[in-house]
Amino acid sequence: MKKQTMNRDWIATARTLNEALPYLQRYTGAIVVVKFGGNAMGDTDAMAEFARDIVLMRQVGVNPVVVHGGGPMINDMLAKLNIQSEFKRGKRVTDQATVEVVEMVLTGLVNKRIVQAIMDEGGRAVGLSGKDDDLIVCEADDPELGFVGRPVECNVQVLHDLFAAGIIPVVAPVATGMDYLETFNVNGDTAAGALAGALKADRLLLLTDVSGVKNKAGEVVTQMTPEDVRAMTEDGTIAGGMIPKTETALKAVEDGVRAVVILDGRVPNACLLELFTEHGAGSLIRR
Ligand code: X2W
Repeated sequence: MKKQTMNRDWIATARTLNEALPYLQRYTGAIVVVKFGGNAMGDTDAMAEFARDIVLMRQVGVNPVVVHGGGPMINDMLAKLNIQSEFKRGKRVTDQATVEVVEMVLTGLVNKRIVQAIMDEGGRAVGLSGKDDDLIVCEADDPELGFVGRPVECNVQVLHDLFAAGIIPVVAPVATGMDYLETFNVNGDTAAGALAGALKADRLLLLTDVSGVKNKAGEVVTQMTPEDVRAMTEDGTIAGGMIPKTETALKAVEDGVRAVVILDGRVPNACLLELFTEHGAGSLIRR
């Protein structure tokens, strides 16, 4: 009985691999930017599973770039240091003391945890922030927000160099200012969108903790054009925390990213499902 079950499992596995062939071929050499948010990294198992998906992508010839967040980890450290923190329009108001903590937590703790997880799964990863090789140069987003940056220039040559060496770049959303003195805190989605645009990426995957963009009936819309997104935002169907994600998606598509997918990072193997099966996952936005 057991043997029979095992046989069926193996047959199913072989069929899955076989069905993945056209997708594997389509994505050979493709650039896929993946935003991995702080809420999605929760436990070690989720981190390991994410890392495994990324290593598999690299193994089959995709060039993945991981851009991470770490909002909850920044909150924990600020609380330990008794520094108050508030958000305005989805972005953290960032004074000098806060930006130092943001840089330490994102480029130190969080970035290296992800690098280590990828290395543990047999990949090669190098961590960098927007400061390294001037990858992301910012200006102040809004005077009310302090040191929150809006990317104005992305120098992505270093990412191409890492792709050529077979290395997976892991980017912390901390950036340099135009005068090279300031440090800016950049929203993780914004940083991922800016890099995907500069790379003219084939896919930008925004991993979230909801199943995608929902219509009025509460169902996930699997395919949308920028016009659909604008209409759904105007009539209030897209609201709240989804707005920064769809805005990032619209800008990325405008900048030349082939498609953006907003998907649930808590679903096991979310990235693989999206890229290598006909089912896809979440909401895909493209022209
Ligand atoms: C974010 C950066 C981290 C981030 C922050 O300080 O929390 C701004 O709000 P998640 O986990 O993706 O939310 N920066 C300007 O984006 O983290």
